[in-house]
Amino acid sequence: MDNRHGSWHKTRQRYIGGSILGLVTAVSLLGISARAEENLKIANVKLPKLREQAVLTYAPAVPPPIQRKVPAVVEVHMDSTVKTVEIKPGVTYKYWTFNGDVPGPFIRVRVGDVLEVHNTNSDQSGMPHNIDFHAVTGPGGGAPVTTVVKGEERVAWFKMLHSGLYVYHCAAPPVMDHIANGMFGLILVEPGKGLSKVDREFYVMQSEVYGRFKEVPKEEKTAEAKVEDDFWSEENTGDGHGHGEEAKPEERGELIFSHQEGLDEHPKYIFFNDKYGKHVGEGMLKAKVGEKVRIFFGNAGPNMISSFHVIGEIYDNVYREGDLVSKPGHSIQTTLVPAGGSTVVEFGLEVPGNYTLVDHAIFRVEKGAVGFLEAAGDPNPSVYVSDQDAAVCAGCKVHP
Ligand SMILES: [Cu+2]
Repeated sequence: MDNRHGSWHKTRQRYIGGSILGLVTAVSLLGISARAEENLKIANVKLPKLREQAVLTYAPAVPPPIQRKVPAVVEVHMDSTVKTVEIKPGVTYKYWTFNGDVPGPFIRVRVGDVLEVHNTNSDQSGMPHNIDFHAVTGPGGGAPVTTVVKGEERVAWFKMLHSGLYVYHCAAPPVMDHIANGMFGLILVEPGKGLSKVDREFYVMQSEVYGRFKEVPKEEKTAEAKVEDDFWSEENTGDGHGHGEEAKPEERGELIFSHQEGLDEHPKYIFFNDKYGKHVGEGMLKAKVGEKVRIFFGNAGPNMISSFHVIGEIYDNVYREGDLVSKPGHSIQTTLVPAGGSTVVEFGLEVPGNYTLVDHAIFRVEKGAVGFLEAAGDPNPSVYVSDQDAAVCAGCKVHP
């Protein structure tokens, strides 16, 4: 604690870093403190006159497009917290989060804006957290000037020099642990002329979970668990798979994060947003035939490259790697999304039914990398017709 206290005093010193604004101060008040104003004045930084609070949304929601045509200071409040989530029926995991959700909030700004980040920490463990925005130009993407421990707040201003879709994540050491535990999200920096109009936008982020279950000695198991153990035994399952959606008895309870599993690149789960089946059934993304949809897709990794595909669709436009400056690719089936990277895909919906978001490294579907977009509407036999009704094989995870 003493060290942390010492470094807190150090961070209170005015600091001018290498980024375009690269300025940070510690404040305890909402908005800009007198100290912050003084620091900006000393550094001769002129912020845009216009100021607004960022509209923050949580997956799969996306904030509305930006209508203004002039730069603004966009105020964003980020708070680190810990939250236990049932990530699969019978399985809980203690996520480290930004603003209590995984992925963290979707932030939408415009190129030329100044992002005013207020970073706070409510994590009871005392662990420090910060934010590396891939949209920020300057050392660490802002991480070194946003580090906070419990009870602290730091404010920094970053000018958005590039448009694009960018990942942000906590980069407090060990950085991989903070990302693997859920501290990531997306920030969209719209080009000056904005994005083309679509009917619906969605926020989806792929991420891996690394962990091990607590061993429960057989004698401590409930009678029910023992019966299930027998059900899952070698003799009963043969090759040991194919018994449905529920976690196996040995894969129940609290999943404890494992750095070693991460090092071995052996994810227990791979999710589209924070849990198994988040966008399956009730949580399906919804749209209508005739609409044009856009998916802002990020890959937090920390290890895997995603082969992002929507079964039954061909992307009309792919803004590869989140590049909103170059012309998009067209008529693309699957696009690569690197760890710590993103993509923007757009497609029209011509035929009703369910479309399946997958990482086409297809075994990952069983680890959770699957979700659905439901398109409601009338049949369109001029595009898709058959001499029989649609039929689905039992146990199929990709064509419900
Ligand atoms: Cu962190």
